Parts: sequence; C-alpha cells; structure tokens
Amino acid sequence: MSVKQDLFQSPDYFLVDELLSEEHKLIRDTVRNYVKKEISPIIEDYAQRAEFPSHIVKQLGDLGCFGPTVPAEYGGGGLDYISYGLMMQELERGDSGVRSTASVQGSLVMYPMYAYGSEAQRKKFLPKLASGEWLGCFGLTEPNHGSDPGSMLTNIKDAGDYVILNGAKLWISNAPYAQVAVVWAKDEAGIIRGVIVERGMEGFSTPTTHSKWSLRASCTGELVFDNVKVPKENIFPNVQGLKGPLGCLTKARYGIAWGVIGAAMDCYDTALRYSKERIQFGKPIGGFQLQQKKLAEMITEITKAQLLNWRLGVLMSEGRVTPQQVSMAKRNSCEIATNICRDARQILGGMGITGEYPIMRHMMNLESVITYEGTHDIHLLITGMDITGLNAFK
Ligand code: TGC
Ligand code: FAD
Repeated sequence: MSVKQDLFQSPDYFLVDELLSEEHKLIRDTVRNYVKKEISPIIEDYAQRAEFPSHIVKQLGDLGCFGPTVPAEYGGGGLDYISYGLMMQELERGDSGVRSTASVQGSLVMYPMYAYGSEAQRKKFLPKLASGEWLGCFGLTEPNHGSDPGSMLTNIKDAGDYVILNGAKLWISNAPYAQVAVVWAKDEAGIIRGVIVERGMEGFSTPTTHSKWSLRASCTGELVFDNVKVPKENIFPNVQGLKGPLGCLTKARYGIAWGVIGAAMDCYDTALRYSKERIQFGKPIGGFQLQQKKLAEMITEITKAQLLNWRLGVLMSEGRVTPQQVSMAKRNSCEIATNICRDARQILGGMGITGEYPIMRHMMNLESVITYEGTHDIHLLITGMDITGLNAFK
C-alpha cells in the first residue's frame, strides 16, 4: 500500500451525505476525483523536495476551486458555502498546501476584491484570478506583528495620483508566485486600508522563506515594499479599519474548519486500513483494544466535526454566522485533526514516519494550520470574550 495508489474511502458514520444536495455531492466527488488523480500521485515528492507544484494553479481554476462563492459574472462559481467547504475538505485531504492555495486565492484575495473593491477592480482582477491565470496573495502579518495585526507598521503616504507604500510582510503564502498581492497598510491618519499591489511595481519584491518543516508543498515568502508607487485606483474604496482583513479571515477560517477534517479523514482511513492488514502477535493490530480505542475516538471526533461544519455552512450560506462561531469551528477542527494525525501515526508504527503514507506530511502541515489565520490560543480567547463579554486582549 502506498500513498501513490490513493485508496481513500471517505468515512461518513452519521450519514451526513444525506444532508447534502445532489449538487453538493457532485461538487465534492469532482474535487475528490481530481485529488485522487492529480494530487495524491505527486504531492509527497513535491513536499519532500519543498517545491510548490505551480501547475496545479490552472487546474484548480479550471475545477472552480477559486472563489466558488463569488458571483459567476466575475468568474466565480456563484455557489453556497457548503459547496465551498466540501471543496476545501477534499483539497486538504490531498494536502493542506493545496487547500491553502485555494483559500488564499478565494477568501483572502478574491473575496476582498469582490466585497470591498470598485467595479473596475472587480472586472480587472477577478476573472483572471478565478481562472487561475493569475495567482494572488494576502499580506497582513508583519515580522513584529502577528497575532496583533492592528499594530502593523506598513504604511501608505499620499502622493497625488499615487500612494507610496513602505514596509514588509512576513509568512505570506503564495507570495513568490503571485502576480497580485492584497496588502493591508496604515494611511497617514493611522487607518488600515487595503491596496492591490501588482508584480512589476518598482520597489516591490517577494523573497522566498526557506527551511520550513511544514506546508512544504506550499510556497511561503515575504512582501517587501520600498517606496512602491501604487495608483490610488488600486485602493479598496469600500472598507477601512481592521474589520477589512478580519472579514476576509472569517471566510478563510471557515474553509480551514472544513479543510483540516479532510486531512483527519485521510489519516483515519489510512490507519483503519493499515490496522486490518498489519499482523502482530498473530492477529491484525486492529483487533487489539488499544488500537480500537484510537480508531473509535478518531471517527467519533470526525463525525462531530462533520456535523458542526455542516451546520456552520448552513448558517454561513444564510448570512447568519458569527465570526466567533467560525473561530470555534476552526479551533476545534485543528485540534481534533492534529490529535487524529498523531494517533494515526502511532497505529502505523515505524511506517507512520515515512513518505509511503500521507500521515506524517499531514501532521507537519497541521502545525502551520493550527497557527495561521489566528493561533489556537487566539481563537480560544475570541470564544472566551464572546461568552463572558470580557476582552482578554486589552
Ligand atoms: P478588535 O478591536 O476586536 O476588532 C477590530 C474591528 O474588526 C472587527 N472584527 C471582525 N470583523 C470581521 N470578522 C472578524 N473575524 C472580526 N473580528 C473583529 C471588530 O468588530 C472591529 O470592528 P469595528 O467596526 O469596531 O472597527 O481588534 P483587535 O485589534 O483587538 O484584535 C482582535 C484579534 C486578536 C481577535 C484579531 O486581531 C485577530 O484575529 N488576530 C489574529 C490575526 C490573524 O488571524 N492573522 C492571520 C493572518 S492571514 C493568514 O494567516 C493567512 S494563512 C493563509 C493560508 O495559507 O491558508
Ligand atoms: P505571535 O503572534 O508572535 O504569537 C506567538 C505565541 O504567542 C502564540 O502561541 C500565540 O497564541 C501567543 N499569543 C499572542 N498573543 C497572545 C495573547 N494576547 N494572549 C495569549 N497568547 C498570545 N499571514 C498572512 O498575513 N498571510 C499569509 O498568507 C500567511 N500565511 C502563512 C503561512 C504559514 C506557513 C505560516 C506559518 C504563517 C502564515 N501567516 C500568514 C502568518 C500567521 O497568520 C501568523 O503566523 C499567526 O497569525 C501568528 O502570528 P506569529 O507567528 O507572529 O505569532
């Protein structure tokens, strides 16, 4: 058995499929088949080499994975949020880095252009991003401001038809391959504004971040702005303040809540199959109570998360979800997925650390996912503030 022969069978213990429409299932199965055919056979090699499989950008665009909830007139899919969640689940079943590429493009680049952008910005950028002709990135985090982006130093100064952008962003997914960057910077009044920075603008560079042990098949970099002249027509006219980037993060965190359950499902499915095939002490290790406890707890947590995600998707599609509900789901999904990967790795014994199986790669990836888009502790504090009304950040 090898990850290159993708034998994945999706666990569905509580018949959650029955909550999905035929269209949802079709979308889910289309992305699942794509992952089996195009991602699983190659992803381990790319991860081992720490290389981004850049050819998948066009494939993901063709598949409709970029901006699926953006209206069709701008190149999006005009789909609901359950469809989007299912896409993220299937992509992350393949690899968190692949889901990251789609999350950033759809939720962090296309969404703000659609929600906060001018009509000219929407028309210029969205169709090319939706099709995968262009790749985008999102610059919020700075070297000295991660969990506290409101203290950012990157800034714009008025210069007539232009603003002059200075500063630096760190840990930016897709940066080295991106044609456009959605960047958050403070104006002279200290108000956070969103600007679209295009590759080729003088003074703009995107050095690659090396030596990652996690998300190795995703390319991460910096955004460096040295007196970059950005035309004023590239500023988002319809949002000001930290709620701009945080509004994008609500969409992307939603995708993560679904996505990491894909990684957990892959680890569970792999461990279950292995436990039935691997013989020790004269019987399959799946017959030992200690291994059954791990497997039973995994499927219990996966099932609870599948139901939570489904409900979250309904609320999101109806426009009734709160950012705090999304935080709870992102945090819960990351925690259980991380634990499931660890237990799955143990079930595989020594084989669990090899690239013959996807588990160690998922495990390492999840160390980034539990940290980005708000760390585990930050999401706990968001829930804490919501239920007590007391703000632990200030
Ligand atoms: P605070 O005063 O609480 O809020 C400022 C304004 O924002 C509003 N708001 C939100 N709006 C929409 N969605 C949300 N989730 C929101 N959370 C807050 C809030 O109502 C307020 O609005 P207004 O009108 O009153 O101005 O802000 P704070 O400075 O106290 O910070 C709160 C905190 C810590 C929760 C926030 O800063 C935070 O979430 N920090 C975590 C930072 C983070 O998540 N960074 C992610 C960077 S991007 C990334 O990681 C991409 S990885 C991509 C990939 O590869 O998949
Ligand atoms: P810090 O904020 O320094 O936090 C360090 C520790 O302190 C954490 O455990 C944190 O929970 C804790 N902490 C901080 N404040 C508090 C508090 N008030 N109370 C209790 N504990 C606290 N950013 C982008 O803008 N765009 C991207 O595309 C992007 N992609 C990423 C890709 C990868 C692979 C990684 C690893 C990160 C990416 N990020 C991106 C950045 C990511 O969002 C940040 O790493 C994250 O928000 C945490 O910031 P930090 O690393 O500076 O940690």
